[in-house]
This record gives sequence, C-alpha cells and structure tokens, in this order.
Amino acid sequence: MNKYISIKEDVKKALEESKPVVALESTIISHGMPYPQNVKTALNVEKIIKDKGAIPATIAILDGQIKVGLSDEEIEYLGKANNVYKVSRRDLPFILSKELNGATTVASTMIIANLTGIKVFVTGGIGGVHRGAEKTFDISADLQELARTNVAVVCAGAKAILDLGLTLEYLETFGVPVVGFKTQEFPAFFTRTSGFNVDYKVDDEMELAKAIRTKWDLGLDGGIVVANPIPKEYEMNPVIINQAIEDALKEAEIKGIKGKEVTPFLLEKVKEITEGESLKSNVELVYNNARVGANLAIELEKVYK
Ligand code: PSU
Ligand code: MN
Repeated sequence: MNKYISIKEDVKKALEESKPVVALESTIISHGMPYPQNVKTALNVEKIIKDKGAIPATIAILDGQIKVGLSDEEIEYLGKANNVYKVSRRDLPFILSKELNGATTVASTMIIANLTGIKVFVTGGIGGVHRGAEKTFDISADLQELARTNVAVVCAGAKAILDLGLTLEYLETFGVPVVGFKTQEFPAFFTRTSGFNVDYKVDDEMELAKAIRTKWDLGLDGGIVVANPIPKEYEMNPVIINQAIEDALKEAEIKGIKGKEVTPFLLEKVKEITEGESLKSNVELVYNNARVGANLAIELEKVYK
C-alpha cells in the first residue's frame, strides 16, 4: 500500500498509537468552494479538530500519490490550481497511474480513510439521488460507498439540489443508517429541516460511538450518515435558498450539464444567486461538523479500547 499512499507523519503516529483521527475530503476545497475561502475553511477545519484533541487528515492525490494528511502549502495548492481532477471511486486508479492531481469526493475519501484505518470523516454534504434521477439515473457514487465502506460520515445532511426523499430511500435499501445528531429531522444542509425524518436520533457522541462499534462488530459492513444540522444562527431562509436551487437546476438543464459536472455546477450557481450568502452558511456548517467529528473520533477510540 505504501506504493500508493503516503501518510503524513503526525497522522501515522496517531494511527499507530490509536489516537483519534478525522479524515477530510478535498473536492470541497477544489470544486466545492471558491478561492480563497476554500483554503481558509480547510485550514480552520483542521485547527478546530486539533483544538478538540483529534488529528485531522485531509486527503487528496498529488502527482499520482494518495496523501493522507496535507501540509498547509498543499492545501493552498489544491484551493488555487485548476489541474485538479474530481476523483470518485471509478477515477482513483487512473488518476494514480497517470500521475495526476486529484481532489477526493465523499466516496473516494471513504475508501482511502478505510484503507488507512480512519473511522470518522467530516464533510459538508454528501452526494445523493438527483432530482429527476428516474430519467437521468444520476445517483452519486457516494451512496454505494456508504453501502459498503466502514466509515462514519459527519455531514449537515444533503443539499436540496438532490431529491432528499429518494436519497433516503436509497440509503434504506442499502442498509445505511441515517442518524440525526440531536435531531429527529434530516437536515437539508443550508436549513435545519427538510420535512424528512432520520432513522435514529442520538443525543451525544458516546451514544453514537457505541452504535457504530455494534454495527461493525456484527459484520454489518458499510458507513453511517451522521446528520448534524447547521447551527440556527447560520441557517438560511428556506424560501431564498430553495428559489436559488430551483433557478440553478433550470440553468443546468438548459446548459445540458451532465455527469460529474452536475454537482459542482449547481454548487457554484447557488452561491452566485445568493451572492455569497450560501457560502457563509456552508463554511459554518463544516466547522460545526468538525466539532462533532472530532468528539466522535475521540469517543470511538474509547469504545474500541
Ligand atoms: N455536496 C456539497 N458539497 C460538495 C459536494 C457535495 O454540498 O462539495 C461534493 C462532495 O465531494 C461529494 C461530491 O462527494 O460533491 C458528489 O459529487 P457527485 O454528485 O458527482 O457524486
Ligand atoms: Mn452524478
């Protein structure tokens, strides 16, 4: 595995000593937010995790090498460069063998976290079943990854650019628990509510850690969606955000956006339409997820002792 993966010194040490480690993705840096806010956010997320007593490991591909844990300069590079591919499960072998740069999605970050023994992964929102998927078949590879790979993913739910109802049905079919962190309702990224329920509500990280260990002890492979709602003070007005999403979806349709471009296109459009208001919320919900993810990693290490 050393041939493909290089683990940063502090992350390696933490893993050897069974200290809590939190994985972070890089598509959110290279394709999810504009520069320089993307870099600032990525660095702050690492700091929040460190301050809580866990070790952050941002994951990306540089010159065909998987990096688990990045330097500040590498994060800066990923935020600025325009030669960074969006890498999901199917892309991974080719971006490596062609010695290219890649930003990892939820799916590929889960794969790499699992390969290196990291159990907790913090992001903003997961991919899902797109609206109109009954015609387009556009279903994020993130969902299949959640069905098979043993990593807990802390997110703020999923954006309403997706069909949240179908996304939850898909996860149910594949046996992926959707857990509300202190909430009974599945959050919709920019808003705390979506009109859909989660499967189970947990009230703290220890309760969650015990359930996660139980799942994996029983051989029930696959991930867990930990849905952590955006803090109230940063929540967006649902009317404004939903209108922005509708407009973005229309434009994507007119422009014929397809495949892996769909999600980055919609994210960028929503930000443009809300004049940066959505970006502010996006940043804050990631910080909020980092706090929960760090605590969860710490509790999981206790549960596994
Ligand atoms: N949703 C967001 N922000 C993001 C993404 C999704 O709110 O940055 C990124 C994540 O990396 C996710 C990917 O894994 O988009 C999903 O892309 P696709 O829909 O093409 O599978
Ligand atoms: Mn897709």
